[in-house]
Amino acid sequence: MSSAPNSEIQASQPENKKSFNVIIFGKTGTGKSSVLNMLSGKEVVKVDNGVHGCTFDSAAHICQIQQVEFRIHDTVGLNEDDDGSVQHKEAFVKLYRLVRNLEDGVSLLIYCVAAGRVTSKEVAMNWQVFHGIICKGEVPIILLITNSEESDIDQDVWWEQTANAELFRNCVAHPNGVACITATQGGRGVYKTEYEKSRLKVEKLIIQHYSEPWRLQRVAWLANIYESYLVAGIWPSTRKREILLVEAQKLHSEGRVEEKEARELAKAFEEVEQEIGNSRPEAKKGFRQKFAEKLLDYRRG
Ligand SMILES: Nc1nc2c(ncn2[C@@H]2O[C@H](COP(=O)(O)OP(=O)(O)OP(=O)(O)O)[C@@H](O)[C@H]2O)c(=O)[nH]1
Ligand SMILES: [Mg+2]
Repeated sequence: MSSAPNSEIQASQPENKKSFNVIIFGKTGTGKSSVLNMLSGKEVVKVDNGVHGCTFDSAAHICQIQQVEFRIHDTVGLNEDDDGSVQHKEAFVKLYRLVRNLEDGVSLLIYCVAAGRVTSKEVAMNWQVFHGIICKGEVPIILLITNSEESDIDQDVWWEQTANAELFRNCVAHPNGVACITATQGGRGVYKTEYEKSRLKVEKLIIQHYSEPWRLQRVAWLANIYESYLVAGIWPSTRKREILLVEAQKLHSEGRVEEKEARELAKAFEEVEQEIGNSRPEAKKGFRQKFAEKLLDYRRG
C-alpha cells in the first residue's frame, strides 16, 4: 500500500526498482506482526494476545513506501526467559535460515520493544543475536517502542529519558532511529489516530534509514554466527555441529569453496571452538580472529 507523500522525507533512493529486505525482530508479543500489518494497510499476518507466541514462522510481505518496494519479514520472537528451551532453539534456527536464504541481502532491521516492559536482558540478547548474526554494524537498525499510547509523555521523549537510553547504551545497542508508536487500532478503533500517526512515523524512519542491501560472505558469516552464540552462550553443541556441517557442505556444493577448503573450514571451527569454548565472554569475542588465523595455517599446510 502506498503512503501519502511526505515532503519532510529527504531520502536518497537507489535508481533501479527492486525490493529491499527489512527484518522485524524482538521478543514475543512486542507487536512485530502488528507493525507488518500496519505497514501493509491490512491484516496480512495474525496477531494475538497469547503469552506463548503467535508467530511460529517468518512471513514476508511486500510494502510500497514512497515508491520504494520493501519486502518486510515478520519473525518468531526470541525470549530471554526460555533460554535453552526447544522453542527457543527452534526460533533461533528459523531466524538463522531466514537470513541465510536472503541472497539479495538485508537493507534494514526493525527492533520492537514494548514500552514499560522492556528489560536489559531482552535488549542484550535480541540485539546481540541480530547484530551479531546479521550485520556486525553494517545494517542499520531502527527501534520501535510499541504500546506507547498510554504514555503521558510526548511520544519521542521516551528515548531521551535517561533510564531508557541508558538501558540500551549499557547493552551497547545504538539504534539509527527511534519512534514511540501504537501498532494497534484498539477495540472499536480507540487508537485510530495514534495508529495512523505511527504508520507515518515508521514509514518515514524506513525511508530515512534503509541502505543498499548488505550481504556477508558465507564463510565470514558463519564465523559471525559462531562468535555470536559463543558470546551469548545460547546454542547447544549438537546443533552447532549440525549447522556447521550443513553449511560447509553447502558452500562446497555451491562451488564457493573447494572440498578441501570445506573440510579445513569445519576443522578450524571445531578447533577454535574447543580452544575457547569454555572461556570468558571477552575471549570468545576473539573467535573470528582465531578462526581466520587457523584457516590460514591450514592453507599454508
Ligand atoms: N495497546 C497496544 N497493543 C499492541 C500494540 N502493538 C501490538 N499490540 C497488541 O499486542 C498483542 C501482540 O501483538 P503481535 O503483533 O502479535 O506481537 P508479536 O511481536 O508479533 O508477537 P509474537 O508473534 O507472539 O512474537 C496483540 O494483541 C496486539 O494487538 C500497541 O502499540 N499498543
Ligand atoms: Mg507475531
